[in-house]
Amino acid sequence: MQEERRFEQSGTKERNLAMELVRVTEAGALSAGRWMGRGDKEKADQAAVDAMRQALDAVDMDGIVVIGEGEKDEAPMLYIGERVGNGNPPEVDVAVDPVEGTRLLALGIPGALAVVALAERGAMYSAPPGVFYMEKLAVGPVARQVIDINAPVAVNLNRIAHARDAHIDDLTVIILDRPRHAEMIRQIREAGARIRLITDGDVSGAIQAAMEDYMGVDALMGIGGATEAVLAASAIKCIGGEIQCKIWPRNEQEREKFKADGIDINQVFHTDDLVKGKDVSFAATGITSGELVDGVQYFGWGAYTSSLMMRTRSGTIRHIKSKHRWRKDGSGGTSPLGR
Ligand code: VTB
Repeated sequence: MQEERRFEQSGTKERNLAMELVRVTEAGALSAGRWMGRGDKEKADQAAVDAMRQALDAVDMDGIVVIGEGEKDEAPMLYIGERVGNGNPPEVDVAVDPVEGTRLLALGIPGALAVVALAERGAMYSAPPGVFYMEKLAVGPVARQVIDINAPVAVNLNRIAHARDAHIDDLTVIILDRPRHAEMIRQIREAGARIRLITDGDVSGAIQAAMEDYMGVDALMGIGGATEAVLAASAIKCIGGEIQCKIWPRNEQEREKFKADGIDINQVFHTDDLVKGKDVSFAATGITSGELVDGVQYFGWGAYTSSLMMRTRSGTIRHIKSKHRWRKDGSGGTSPLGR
């Protein structure tokens, strides 16, 4: 009975909208995947941007890009403030990261994703100009109530272990491999937890942490991109975990500037501050194969993509493997990409 009601509330239109999002990330991945290992981040990113931009316009929505490729002048497409979708309701905020992990893609390293998230209009946090980084702490549903980004690393690990009925040395923390994390990594090791260092891609890291048992990761810690924090929060809202973030100045000069601009670096952003509201959808397609999803596999006749799709309304997390055929009759032949 309750199940039925939940399904009624979740509305056919929104359900279809979430499905449409996968088409967008699949389009991005199919184009960008051609650039794997070619050493050209810009071209790879451009390929994904072009494909996703086009796919977004077919989506039944009136969207505004809140997180995109940057300011209008620097980015001809998917710039912040750009209208996307076919203009029909619902009015939504759109966050895109056509290639989360451009370096991963350019070098053919695992974990590059095409990502898009939707929320109600005005629901997504956009960091003030000049704010590029946030400190992050993300966990799954079981530990969501116990974490505190202001508490010492060992305290958080202790609480996470307790909540998960585990010992600290059972835990695995994902953290970006950066010099700025030397002290935090030391503290995690000292506390006794295991570490998975990643070169890029902390959106995927946060999702893995939120998925708890499923991915073998218990927490994401450390400083990463501010826009990636909002994308991670969108996914975590669907999965049910928690992410806490704080704006992180890179140096003294930035600290002073933030102060002068009235930016409070002590403010803690919770999942619901980063993405408000109850209607959030998230989709990601693998470009290079990674922990979350496989990368694009090309064949003469077409390609396979692997994606994740989720919505807050239903809480369902879908793993979607798609077979894309360049020719609709299923026969072989030259692909539209000229191969
Ligand atoms: C992270 C990660 C991204 O940038 O946000 C990171 O998720 C930010 O830190 O994939 P750095 O500037 O030190 O790289 C990426 O690695 C690339 O956008």
